[in-house]
Amino acid sequence: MISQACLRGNRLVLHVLGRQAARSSSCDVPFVQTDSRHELDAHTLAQTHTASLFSQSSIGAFFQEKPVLRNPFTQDALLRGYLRRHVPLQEVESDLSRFGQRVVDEIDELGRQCEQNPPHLQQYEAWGRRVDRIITCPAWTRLKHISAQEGMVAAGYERRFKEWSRVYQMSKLYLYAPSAGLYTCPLAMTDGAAKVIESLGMPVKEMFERLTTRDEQRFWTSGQWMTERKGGSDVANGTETVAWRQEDGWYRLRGFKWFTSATDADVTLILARTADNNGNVTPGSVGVSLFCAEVWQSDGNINGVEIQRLKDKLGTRQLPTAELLLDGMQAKLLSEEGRGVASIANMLTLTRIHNTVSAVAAMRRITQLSREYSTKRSVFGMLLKDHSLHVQTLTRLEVETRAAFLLMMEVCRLLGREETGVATERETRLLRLLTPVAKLYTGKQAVAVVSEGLESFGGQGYIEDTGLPAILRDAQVLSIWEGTTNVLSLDVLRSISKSSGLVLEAFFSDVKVR
Ligand code: UCC
Repeated sequence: MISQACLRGNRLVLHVLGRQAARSSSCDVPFVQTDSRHELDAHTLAQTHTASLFSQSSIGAFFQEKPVLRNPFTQDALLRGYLRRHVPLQEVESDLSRFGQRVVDEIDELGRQCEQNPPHLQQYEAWGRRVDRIITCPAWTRLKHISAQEGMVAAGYERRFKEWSRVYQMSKLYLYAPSAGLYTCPLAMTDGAAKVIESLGMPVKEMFERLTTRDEQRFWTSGQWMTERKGGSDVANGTETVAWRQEDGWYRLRGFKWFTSATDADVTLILARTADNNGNVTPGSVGVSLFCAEVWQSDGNINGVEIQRLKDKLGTRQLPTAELLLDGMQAKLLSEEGRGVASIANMLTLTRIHNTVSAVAAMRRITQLSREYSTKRSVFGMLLKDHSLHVQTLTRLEVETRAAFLLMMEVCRLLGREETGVATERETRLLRLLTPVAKLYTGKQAVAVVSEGLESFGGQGYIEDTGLPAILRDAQVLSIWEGTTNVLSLDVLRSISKSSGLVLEAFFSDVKVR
């Protein structure tokens, strides 16, 4: 029997064991000796003995070529066309082209490593002391550094490209998101925290500077601790955490946060109710205030928090999400007292836009891979790309992706204009209306498009180590976090009623103008 085969030059070297096995083969190569080595001409063997070798080697010679990730910027005609039309700057084009290649050469593998090495919680050290450490893999730390270097948050605040700065930043995030192992989640919250601080007039300047720096050693990420056991939607009534004012002006927070994402963040924004001198709190939205805190102390210990456990989630497994007992966490009041919900709304606007970007990016990634695969997978005698039914399916996915892309870019364009003071009143109203619309629509569409995209790979779309199933798992969260579809529908109604219908007027006049 053939125990080992290898190519040496153009000679195939077989290690042969056992006369009987050799005889059972229809091969007429002279297998004369037990345990002997024979050198055959590889070409001759392939010509005359393929069938017989197949019967012995059991796996055959066909291997499907895999879909290859190519530079997501140079491959994306729609993105390039959009930028050429609106931001025709060589600097933008060459930065995104370089970054797209970095995604292929370095970032995609780091994201894969984060998926394969999910974070875990170390609650106690060997001698029984409680330590509460979240252990993440080196790739996660590397992604943090890359995020700083590439200005993933900074670009939105440097405003180098004036009102187009957000379009530039979000274009980069759009290339980054499907490969970045969910590092986009802490980036979304970091961007949201920076936005809140800026909109409150910079009460914590150093924190803002660290959230928006490109220096990887100084860069901080932020969490967003809102959700408690009573709910992540009805935050105003669900918030039970109490903030006790200390003599030095700082607060001590006590309560239970049920769902905190990217809990390894350096700092966090937190909702809590301030207690009066008798320990009483005010119920409802008017009793909730916004705080910020450093999560880790300079000695590496956590700041008055016990990590109860990490969540076991359907997807986003790269990301540490925790239940936290706040047990005297030292924090600073950030908003006016009682303005917590309204103040954190700026963070929600930003994280919802990031959510939209991640959703459209997931659609783009799967359509890109599906299209690529269709050029190398042959069935019923033709490549998939030549089957009209398959092309029809891919076309539907492409159309959905393109429409979502244009909606996303419009929201990013409006955000950039608003932040640089050049937006008209109509544009400001449009931004308010379109932010929840874009988030709810693209969150839902991402699941549908990615699911259909997986199907285009047949059974391979369901196999873990192709990396494809993770895209679907991670897409499923996009319609859930940062407001479910129904909560966002209510937010659309809120924007209509608070503006006495002016957001709708803005929408209709915008549609007419186009
Ligand atoms: O934390 C979570 C997971 C973290 C993962 C982060 C990943 C980021 C994405 C990454 C991409 C890769 S999940 C947590 C999910 N929870 C939410 O998103 C909250 C959902 N709930 C809502 O959105 C609600 O609508 C609330 C909590 C924002 C508000 O509900 P209320 O209490 O009924 O609201 P009110 O009373 O109507 O509004 C209170 C104030 C009002 O302002 P004033 O007091 O001036 O009248 C509202 O106008 O807040 C204002 N407000 C807003 N302002 C409410 N919503 C908005 C808004 N969207 N924009 C501006």
